[in-house]
Parts: sequence; structure tokens; C-alpha cells
Amino acid sequence: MTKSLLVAASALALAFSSSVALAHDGHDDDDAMHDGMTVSVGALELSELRTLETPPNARNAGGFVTIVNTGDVDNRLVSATSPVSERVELHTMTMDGDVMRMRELEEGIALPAGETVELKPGGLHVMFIGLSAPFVTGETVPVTLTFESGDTQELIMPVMERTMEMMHGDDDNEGHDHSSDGSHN
Ligand SMILES: [Cu+2]
Repeated sequence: MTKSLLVAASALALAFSSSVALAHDGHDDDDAMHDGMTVSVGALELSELRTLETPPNARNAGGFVTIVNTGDVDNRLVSATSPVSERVELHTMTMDGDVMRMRELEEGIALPAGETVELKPGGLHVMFIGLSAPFVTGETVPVTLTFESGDTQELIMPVMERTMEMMHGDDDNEGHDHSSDGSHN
């Protein structure tokens, strides 16, 4: 009697924990693909955090986030760091004739009061330079962002699968050699 009760109890526990795990996974996927979690850093609301999977030999990768400045004071993303790459820069991507070029923003990325700034493929982005390992879909990349306000926040960027649309705007690994000086000039 005691034994069968135990078995029943552990079966119940197993069923419970697996349903919790399933629910949790589904929630995470939803978050990463759609709403995303929102992280508040002072008056800033950060969402849509993500990066993209890289080819095995990739040296660089872009990181993306939407930042809403809900405050009355202008702010600025001034720097980023991560343990997954030699360094992290803040970049913009612009058209130079028919060629998309990336350029480091040494002054950082302005976050005007009341405005929304999107770091996204084809535009502003965080640039991981000198990857220690490829980014793999389903894994996560830690990144620490520092703002002019003095706030510093460690965040997690889920690694997303590349789509054709994303590849068009995020051609980081060909034609943009970040390892040599002057490539942006
Ligand atoms: Cu870049």
C-alpha cells in the first residue's frame, strides 16, 4: 500500500514537472519570437533583445534591441561589453551607393526622451567582434549595456535563426572586415 502510494505520488510529480516544463518552453518561444520580455533600466524599456545564428567561421555578429526612453531626459547608449567576443562596438549601417556599409558610432547611440530607437538588421546594431565561438540558434548571448545616465545592465540576447529577410540587412560577415583598421572609412 505504502509503495503504490509512493509510485502514484512520484508519477504525479513527474507529470506535474513535465507539464510545467512544457508550459515554460512555450512561453519562452513566444517571448523570443514576439513580445519578448521587457527589461527596465531607469526610464528605459528594453525589448526585442536578440542576435542571429552565425556561420561556423564567423568573426562578427550583430545584436539587436528596441529601446524606449519613457523619461523626460535624453539618454544615450554609450558602450557594450560581452564575454563572447573580443570587443563589442555600437554600429550603424548605411547605404553608400549600392553598398551597405557599417560604421562605428564612437559617440554611441542617442536615446532621445520620449522616443523609441530600434537596433535591428540593416540599421543600428550592437556588433560583437572577434567571436570566441559561433552563435547557435536556441542559445543565449550575454551583453552588458552602459548608458549615459550611468546605468549599466546585463542582458541576455537569445540567438535566433536567420531568415532571408534578416540576411538581407545583416550581411555582417562578407565585405565588412572589422578586424582591419580603416575598413569603415
Ligand atoms: Cu556592424
